[in-house]
Amino acid sequence: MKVVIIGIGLIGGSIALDIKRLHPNAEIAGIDNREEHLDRALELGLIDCKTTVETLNEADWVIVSVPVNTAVKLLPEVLDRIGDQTIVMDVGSTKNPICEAVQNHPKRRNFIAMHPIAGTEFSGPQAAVPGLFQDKTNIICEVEKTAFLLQEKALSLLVSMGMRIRYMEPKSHDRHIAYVSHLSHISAFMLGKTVIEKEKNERDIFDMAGSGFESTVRLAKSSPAMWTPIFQQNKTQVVETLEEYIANLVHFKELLQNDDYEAIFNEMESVNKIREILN
Ligand code: TYR
Repeated sequence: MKVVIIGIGLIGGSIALDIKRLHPNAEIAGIDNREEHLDRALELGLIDCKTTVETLNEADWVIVSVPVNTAVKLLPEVLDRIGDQTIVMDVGSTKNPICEAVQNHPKRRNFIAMHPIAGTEFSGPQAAVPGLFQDKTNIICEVEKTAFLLQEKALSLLVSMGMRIRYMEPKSHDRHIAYVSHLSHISAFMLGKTVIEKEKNERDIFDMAGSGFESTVRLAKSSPAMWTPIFQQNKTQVVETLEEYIANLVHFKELLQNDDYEAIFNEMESVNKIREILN
């Protein structure tokens, strides 16, 4: 089993660890535009060797786990180079631009567009986590466009990593994910900004962060190189979610200015049902 992982960061590295655990004889080769990531991945045992795109025709599996702006450019070239039975999977956080980038490619049937909803706020090969995908949702888009036999092989690998598969249309994925993921990241970044700008004393922030701040602001540690292209590709949906969020913030501020504590209580109580949704 020959696997090539393009982009050996948190997700690429975690996939590598799972494949190694499940298929000890697999040969995992890495490609990354950052030489130091490849060296680190070798040191950590995530990959067995470095390779180049010229070897993609020999691969059984190609995992593309690069920032989404790079993915749209790279995927057609990857598909140009692979063999007839190679399975190519991407893991990008947006799906519509990626599906569009490959829609007319003659090797479209070798490709699986997916989004494993797993990760942490950290990035790079050192952030790879074994078993990261256990019980995590993986959204697959346009599965009918992948050759049936390759679908079956891919699903069996993904399920063996513990993933729970869901199917969704790319546009619908991008709309839902704007709410449950992209907005959370923006809200963490801007919460962090608000606090950092006011609380100039880092020691104060550190000492008092035990409250809710630390967990609420966690995502503000995320990589700008990963997130800028996500926001760019999902701009329309993200702007819409931001407008709704900003309206809610303004509404809350007005209730407070008007001393309407009953309404504030009710607002919070109605959102408490998140306890049942996420427990
Ligand atoms: N970084 C997120 C977290 O730490 C997880 C995540 C982010 C998962 C983006 C998927 C994704 O597309 O919770």
